[in-house]
Amino acid sequence: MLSRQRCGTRSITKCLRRRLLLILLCDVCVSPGVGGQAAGGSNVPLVKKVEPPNWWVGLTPDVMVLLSGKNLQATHAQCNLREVIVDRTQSSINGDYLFLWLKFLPELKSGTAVCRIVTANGETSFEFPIAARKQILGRNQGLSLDDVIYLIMPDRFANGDPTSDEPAEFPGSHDRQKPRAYHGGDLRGIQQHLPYLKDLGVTTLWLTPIVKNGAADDYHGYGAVDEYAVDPHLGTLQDYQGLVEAAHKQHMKVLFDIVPNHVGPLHPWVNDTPMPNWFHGTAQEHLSTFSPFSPAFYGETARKGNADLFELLVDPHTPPLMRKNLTDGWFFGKLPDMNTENSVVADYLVQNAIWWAETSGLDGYRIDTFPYVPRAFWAQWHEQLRRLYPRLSTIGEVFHPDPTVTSFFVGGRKGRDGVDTQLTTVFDYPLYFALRDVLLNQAPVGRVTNILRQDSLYPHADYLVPFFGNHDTPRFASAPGATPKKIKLAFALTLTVRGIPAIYYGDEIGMPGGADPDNRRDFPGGWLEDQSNAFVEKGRTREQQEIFKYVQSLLRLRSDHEALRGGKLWDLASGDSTYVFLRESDEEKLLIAFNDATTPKTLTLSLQDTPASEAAGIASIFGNAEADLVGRELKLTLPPQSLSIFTLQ
Ligand SMILES: [Ca+2]
Ligand SMILES: [Ca+2]
Repeated sequence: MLSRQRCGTRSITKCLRRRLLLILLCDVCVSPGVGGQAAGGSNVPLVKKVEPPNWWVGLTPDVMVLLSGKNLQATHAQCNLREVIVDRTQSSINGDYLFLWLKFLPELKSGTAVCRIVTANGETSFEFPIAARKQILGRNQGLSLDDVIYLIMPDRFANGDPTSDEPAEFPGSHDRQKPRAYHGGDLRGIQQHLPYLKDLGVTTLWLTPIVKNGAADDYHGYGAVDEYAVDPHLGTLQDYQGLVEAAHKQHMKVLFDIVPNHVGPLHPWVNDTPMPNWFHGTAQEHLSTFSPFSPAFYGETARKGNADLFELLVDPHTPPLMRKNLTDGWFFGKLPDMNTENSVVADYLVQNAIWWAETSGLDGYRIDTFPYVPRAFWAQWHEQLRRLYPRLSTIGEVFHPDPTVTSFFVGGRKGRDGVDTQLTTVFDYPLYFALRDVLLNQAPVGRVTNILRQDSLYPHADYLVPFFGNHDTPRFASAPGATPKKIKLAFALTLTVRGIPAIYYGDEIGMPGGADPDNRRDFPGGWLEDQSNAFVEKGRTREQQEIFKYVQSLLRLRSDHEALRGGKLWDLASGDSTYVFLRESDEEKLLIAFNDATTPKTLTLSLQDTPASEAAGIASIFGNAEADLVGRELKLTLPPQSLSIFTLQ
């Protein structure tokens, strides 16, 4: 897609004259998808939807437009702007879809092209606005090691516009008493609470998908029925553009949650595809992402369930047969799986990502179900996006506890298949599993160190995204064994190890909740009628305030100390209940001491042959541990269940 067709070495005038002649003679001669139909009112062409709905001057040399409607078997197509050439078209056999490949001449200026579609039974037209690109600084920034991500499920955060709680086309979809109904949170609600997020100390918002969904229980956003519209429960496209712009003004960034792997079960394509092979399989016949392979395949007979499809995909010895369920299966057997090997599908998905980046100024993508899409597609998708937005960051969801699996998908080097996905980074699921095991299941703290040991598998482990909970995991606060102290410890480790940490909305006040959808409760105070308002200090309980203050202090410390953000991590000691590590930058060395035990711990460490060997003094900057440095011997006394930070002089 988007290949540049130039006028070559001939003069532009000659070239254009020739093209104009061609346009006048033929414009574009297309063959209809089926033979002619009988003339009559019911067969006249009709355009209901245009994707993308608009484009920009100078962004790409061409664009593929997908029209949805009726009787679109075009015999002729032409746009009124001389600089917009209909290069070719292709209709679906039933005429419900028409693809138009438009080329833009270099002298194209902004304006609205009106494109005429002629069929054997009549004609119709559609408008295609082509605008100048916005030149506002701070758009499409990408992430840096200074960032801290905050994940919001927009329906559950704050209700800024009660008039959109139940859009007319979705009657009965709104009910705050039902955990799977829409609750009324929206984009304006998020924008209204940017000061809260700024005060907490996060820098980047990741919103779960905002595209239009179809079912009454699609409040989570992962059931797309329109890849180019904001869900009306959440607001309008202008609301989203306004939110990104407001965030940028506050020096915050926004990540868009994108799902190229599949669409929702109610998407109109499911029963009427724009072309054959649009999906992997059909609604009637398709693979599923359930593994058909025995756990004995990897000798894991005690394992619940079958052999892991991620592991089979990463395995250099498995044939395509053993990988197809993952890449081609319908997610959970029900989400229609996009056939990205079809170049038209791939182009559609690339253009969609370009459109959202250009239309909103977003700073990066969180990519859903990353391993479920063939890697060659990711290489192509990134290649085309980065050509336009070189700084854009992408974070892939690879929900797996093993770093040999998660690291396989990260870009920056070619895999065994010769493919570089170009993915910026992944969420650190292995660390998530280790943190929960250590803090909630009495696993030794060395489990964390053991995950960090495998950082060498990643081209840029510094960019990993540590977290201890998200919208797909039960709330930490409600897990067996969790206490406010443990929540603080989870934050403490997440915010001091390497990486760009991510916080799940509400964890900063210790929000409770079990498995989905209970882990997606409304943020208290986001609705006018709420009894309490945890967005302000006086509305928080003592316990909520204690956790909030703790997280805020750590984030301020992180903001003040470069070593906590991008410093190299050195292990000094690790064991059953303690972990002592350094974060070293050019300017400073910080020592972080963690104790998970319910009793105080005393440790004596030698700093000989460590980056701290020259330290002459040590001073506490966070927590209540005590340190005594004599020569190169450091004695630490760590209070029970605590994390402390020292600066070394
Ligand atoms: Ca609302
Ligand atoms: Ca797939």
